[in-house]
Amino acid sequence: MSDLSEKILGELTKTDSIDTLELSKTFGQDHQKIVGALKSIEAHGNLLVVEPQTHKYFELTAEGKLIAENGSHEALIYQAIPENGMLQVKVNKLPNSKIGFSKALAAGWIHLDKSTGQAIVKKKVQSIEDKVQTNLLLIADGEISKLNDKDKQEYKKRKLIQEVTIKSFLLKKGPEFSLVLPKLETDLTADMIASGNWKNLKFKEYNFEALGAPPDSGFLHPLLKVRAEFRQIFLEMGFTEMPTNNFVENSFWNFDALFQPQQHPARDAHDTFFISEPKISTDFPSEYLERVKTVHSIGGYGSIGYRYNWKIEEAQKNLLRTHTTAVSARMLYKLAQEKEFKPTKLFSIDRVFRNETLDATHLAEFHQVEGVIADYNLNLGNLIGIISEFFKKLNITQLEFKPAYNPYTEPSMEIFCFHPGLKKWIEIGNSGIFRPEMLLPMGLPEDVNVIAWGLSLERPTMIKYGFNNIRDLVGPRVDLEMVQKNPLCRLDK
Ligand code: FB9
Repeated sequence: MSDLSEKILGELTKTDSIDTLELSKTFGQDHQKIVGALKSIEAHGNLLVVEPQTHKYFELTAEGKLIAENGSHEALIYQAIPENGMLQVKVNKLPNSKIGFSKALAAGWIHLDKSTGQAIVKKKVQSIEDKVQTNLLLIADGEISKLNDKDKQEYKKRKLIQEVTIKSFLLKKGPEFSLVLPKLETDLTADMIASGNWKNLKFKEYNFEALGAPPDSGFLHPLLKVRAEFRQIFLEMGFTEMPTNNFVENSFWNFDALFQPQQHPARDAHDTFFISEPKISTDFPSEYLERVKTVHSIGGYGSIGYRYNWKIEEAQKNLLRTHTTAVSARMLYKLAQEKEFKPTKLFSIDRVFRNETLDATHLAEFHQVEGVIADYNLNLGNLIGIISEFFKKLNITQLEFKPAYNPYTEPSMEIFCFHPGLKKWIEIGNSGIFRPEMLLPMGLPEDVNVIAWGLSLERPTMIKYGFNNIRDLVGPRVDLEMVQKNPLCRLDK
């Protein structure tokens, strides 16, 4: 039992009743602490009879405290007047003159001398007694009973004192009074019921407000929560997830199959992580590879190609995939091998790797989110439409599309939205229609078009969860408590 509860019970052996305010003074404890100990005693049974009390008393306002400390406005004006007086215009500039001058005049402490033609304020008495200050000090000491009602009314009117109501409790011995708090049982056991002993025991009140013990469980990282939300959006839009469980890719599928020329800057070691072991891949569909080589080097399908000496050694180089579009290429080639073309909607959300300059929002890897649709006679309007539908599910509706360039799509568009939270236009992705030089060598029918768009997982997650630095979201510096405490992810809110 807390010793404060014991001390309260002990006080009731010395007197029949006591108020909690008195106990607060006796024990030098805050009144709220006394009330808390009282609630604890009441939880143990009827040891006390508790009667709520209301006390009204006066306390000094902030201005009242200033006067109690420094003297009343009128007293300060009186003390500021020198023996030979002070011009009234000067008195009016004194800090307390607004109230003090008229009250000092009314109290007969000062008077106005206009005999010289100028209004001069002079003392009328040799000394004064600052009754207001004296009375306010009495109130501060709880001796307001020494004041008359007229003064009290005046100080209330001048807002020097205010009435305060405080609730307290008058305590008396109850029917189950004891100096010791009975032990409260917290569990009702089978033995207690079988023996009937429960009838003689006191049980702790059940606290229905208590929060449940936090479950010992794992916690999902914000990125994975956002990934789940994006995955749900794709699934409800009828997309099928692509198998992206290969971080290591080869240059053929990552670049050549996408009609990205071998001399493209993105293909050098400054932008791409090449793998030293195993350094190369050699297993490619040979006929398809030949068609890719041709379309790069001399063109075909209506294209003049890039007209360079395409080298298989370049295509064989293994790397960490720079985009999940490499997987899209593999899936579209596979689709083209089917006996009959079927319209298909595919998506992927997985890690990609780029040898980029690191900064507060960019690491050498990120998660790419990609949607791909293959169907007959698709056009830019379809692409804009599906992108709009996708972002509408993220509650993003104010979209703008800006012409852009990708080696493997033509036309291409950057996607922008006006973000209401950030109050500015932000880039939210990229998109385009895959080029015929990419699709036709795969063997897809000529009237099949493939539209696609992509974005990252990190940018929306950082915005959603309010991160400014990517290293607070991913990497060794992440605060694991953030993972445990961050809220549910609702992208549509
Ligand atoms: O995610 C990006 N921005 C974004 C996305 C969503 C979002 O949601 C908020 C709640 C409102 C906020 C921001 N971006 C793409 C745009 C920029 O962040 C950009 O600076 C970074 N980009 C990454 C690549 O940068 C090297 C984001 C990543 C990206 C860019 C392009 C694609 C995928 C990811 C693509 C593609 C593509 C194009 C055509 C065909 C197939 C795929």
